[in-house]
Amino acid sequence: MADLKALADSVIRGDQNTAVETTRTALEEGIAAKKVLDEGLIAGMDVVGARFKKNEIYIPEVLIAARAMKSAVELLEPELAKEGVEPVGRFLIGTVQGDLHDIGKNLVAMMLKGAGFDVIDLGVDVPPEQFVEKARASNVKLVGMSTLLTTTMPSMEKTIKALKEAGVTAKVLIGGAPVTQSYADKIGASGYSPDAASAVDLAKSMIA
Ligand code: B1M
Repeated sequence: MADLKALADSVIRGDQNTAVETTRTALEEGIAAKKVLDEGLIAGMDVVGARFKKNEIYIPEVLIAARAMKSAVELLEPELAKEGVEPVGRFLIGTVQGDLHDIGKNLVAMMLKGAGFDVIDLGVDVPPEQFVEKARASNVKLVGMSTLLTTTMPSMEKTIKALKEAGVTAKVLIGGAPVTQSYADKIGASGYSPDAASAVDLAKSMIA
């Protein structure tokens, strides 16, 4: 029987094999992928973040935990994407310049795919020019930006400015731990979401 608390602990320990095996067992037992994600993987990563903040653990431990989480998240992808049917729109997404965090961005991309969006993922450390170039070339209606660092939040503002200057009319959705609705309003983003599920709802409402 899959134990989601044990799954969280495996992420905290950075035990990739146990994280993957427990996730597999949970799915085989019919536990919803969203529950496995929230109560197992994200719960574990929250503890890692808190310990990192208090200097109880350091970057190597965080990297090992992130690797365990990523491998387990990959198993969830087909389940999270199951609802997907016809493409409902094209969504360009990336983590902004200077920022290498991609777990949250990947989750947003995955859930958008699940909701039927055709997702173009630019990866991490994406400069404003690359957002502009790709948004123009693929004629997207929605652009999403993620950041986890306070120091890279200004990259979001720069990118929005660059998109506007280039005449790109796509709506821009932003998110990531330090981002807020008031920051989104301040920099002229079209919308903000605190998590992947609400990002999907917002994206759908923006193209409705
Ligand atoms: Co970094 N890191 N990290 N880190 N790291 C944080 C973000 C930090 C809060 C840790 C801490 O101090 N407690 C801190 C930032 C402090 C700050 O800016 N205020 C921090 C720091 C300081 C750093 C470095 C600077 C450390 C250093 O080198 N001294 C460095 C920066 C490197 C860089 O980017 N240039 C660094 C490096 C790393 C690792 C590489 C080791 C690793 C990243 C691995 C990877 O992503 N492949 C890492 C990790 C794993 C973390 C923590 C522990 C976990 C992040 C995570 O994946 N969370 C993190 C602490 C924390 O967040 N608790 C931390 C799980 C993920 C599912 O959540 O990404 O928030 P999240 O995504 C959510 C929502 O935010 C939202 O939906 C997602 C799912 O619901 N969301 C969106 C995200 N993007 C969205 C976009 C949307 C909508 C919603 O629309 C488009």
